[in-house]
Amino acid sequence: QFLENVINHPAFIAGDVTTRFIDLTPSLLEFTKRRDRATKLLRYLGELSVNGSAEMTGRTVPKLPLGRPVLPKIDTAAAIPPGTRDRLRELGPEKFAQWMLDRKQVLLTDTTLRDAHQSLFATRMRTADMLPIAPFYARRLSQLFSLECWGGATFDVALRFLKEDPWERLAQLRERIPNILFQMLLRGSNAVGYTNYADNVVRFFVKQAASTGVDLFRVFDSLNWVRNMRVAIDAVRDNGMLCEGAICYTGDLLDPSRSKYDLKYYVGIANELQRAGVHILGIKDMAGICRPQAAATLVRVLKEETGLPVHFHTHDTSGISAASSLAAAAAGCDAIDGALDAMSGLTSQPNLSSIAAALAGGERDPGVDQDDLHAASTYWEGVRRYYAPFESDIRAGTADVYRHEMPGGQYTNLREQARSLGIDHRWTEVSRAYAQVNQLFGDIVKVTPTSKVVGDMALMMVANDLSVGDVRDPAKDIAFPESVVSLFKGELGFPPDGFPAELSRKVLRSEPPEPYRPGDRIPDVDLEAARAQGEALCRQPLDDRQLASYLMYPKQTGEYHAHVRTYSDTSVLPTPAFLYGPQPQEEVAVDISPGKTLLISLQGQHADTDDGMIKVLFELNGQSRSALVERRS
Ligand code: 3PY
Ligand code: ZN
Repeated sequence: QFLENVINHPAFIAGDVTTRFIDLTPSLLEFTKRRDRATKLLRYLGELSVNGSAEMTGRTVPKLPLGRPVLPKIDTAAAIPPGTRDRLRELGPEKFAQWMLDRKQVLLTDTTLRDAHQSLFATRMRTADMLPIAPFYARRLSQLFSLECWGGATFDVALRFLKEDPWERLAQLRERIPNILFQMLLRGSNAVGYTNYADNVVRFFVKQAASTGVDLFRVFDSLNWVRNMRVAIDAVRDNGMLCEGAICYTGDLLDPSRSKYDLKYYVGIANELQRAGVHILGIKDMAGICRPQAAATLVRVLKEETGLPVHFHTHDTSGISAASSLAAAAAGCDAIDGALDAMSGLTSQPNLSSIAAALAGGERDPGVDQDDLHAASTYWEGVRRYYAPFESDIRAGTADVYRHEMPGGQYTNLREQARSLGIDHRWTEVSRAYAQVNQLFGDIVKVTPTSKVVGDMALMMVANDLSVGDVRDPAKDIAFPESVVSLFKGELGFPPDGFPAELSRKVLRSEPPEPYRPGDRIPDVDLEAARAQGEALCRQPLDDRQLASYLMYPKQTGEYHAHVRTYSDTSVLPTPAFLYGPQPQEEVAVDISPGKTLLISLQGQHADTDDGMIKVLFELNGQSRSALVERRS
């Protein structure tokens, strides 16, 4: 390979070399690395062109080729104006919270980079689609309060499906947007996973997230159990970052018959969060069921009771949730979440641009340039088309959400699970079962991971034609999903009134446990021993971030590294090529490093009869190349 580089080098061909040619031409080695990388990328594209992507099985591929998203023009040489991140650095978290309270204008968070795509197309948005618009955000949307761009399901999906490193996404966005607060969703002791991690793993994770670029951590617990949030809250504070303690909105504040989740309940949690040291209170309406009047009451009372700034988050599954956001703003809410037009609505957030427009000219005018919001949204419109096969088939808002209370971020995932079980056509039954399971479990908070447990149980009931009566019947043997057993064992913590005793006995086949904090029973992980194990699995040294991935998702991290060994870093591929493979007549431009672009076009394929392999022919930067691929089916 190296020799080939030497003899193909223009200087060598021209005979313009001395005996020190190799020493003086380090690009020869670089050349080898690049060639190796190109070979691996061609292997990936060849694989897709012969076998398609396993991810796309059973999905409808959009009409190809897809047009490129329209990027708004900006002068990237122009200085980046200061934003909220600069203010946080100047003031520190406590004074920053006071600054939020002192402002008349409402602050806006854009969730497009995290919750919006998690809720609309199963978290599939790739880093390659985020980076091009990042300089625009830094220069033209610097008035935004924060960008929710990390955490939640993005970590898992990046490794598992997109085969990209979530830390790289964060670092690369940070490099391009140094001025606006980056916000992540942290599931308390469950971090960015579905299970309770050892306390030192949570601390280690928060430390890496803070040093890689997260400024504002929205921390919640899936049962609103503040005791189980303390480790995460302390870790955020210890790293000098902004901590938002989020209260998951459940039930109906205005319904006296559902008194479990009344104002006293919410004020109690807010007080506990304040004692735990959070700088901001979040109202996390993950299902989008916080009615306008409830939102206004909560905002007003929580602010009065705690004196902390309040940040409101909702989903538009009902189709009318912007009414709640506006009601929250009118009641004095300090910051509000939304997604840019093209990424808003349905199970995503309400439309941030419309909220900004609705408030414009009034006392609480957020002061964000509406043309710039529109320009960014136009870009997202194009990006969203790439992911059409991952969208759920919902066209309109539905009041049904007030009945099933399914989180927006879960909706598309649960539909996916139903699809993979072959019961997508029974979705109405699944959503009804979801509401029934909630009641069976004692009307609990449903948000990741408890929402997943409720979803697992609902799917199991529908798939096995089980009724609520069957589940309750002590004489009927039920094979409860593992996640349900784990929930009743208390491995995700406990609701204030515990789980229903009778069902607990049936699920556990023993007496229910006394409440305990799961982290107290999980020994600290020996991080260096874990690193050694991870390095053996991943067949390479792991730095602290990679170790944090391994601690959260060992199997997926191993698979991710195996993918990179075989195909190199495929996150650089444009999304249509990554998902659908190269198309005839199409030139795929791949920026592998600054100023280095590979131009790849598919030339055809033919069967190599000797060993049954398929030879896929490409042109790479004008030269013929090929990849040998085994046909899988
Ligand atoms: C998550 O935990 O991923 C959520 O979005 C919860 O709402
Ligand atoms: Zn959400």
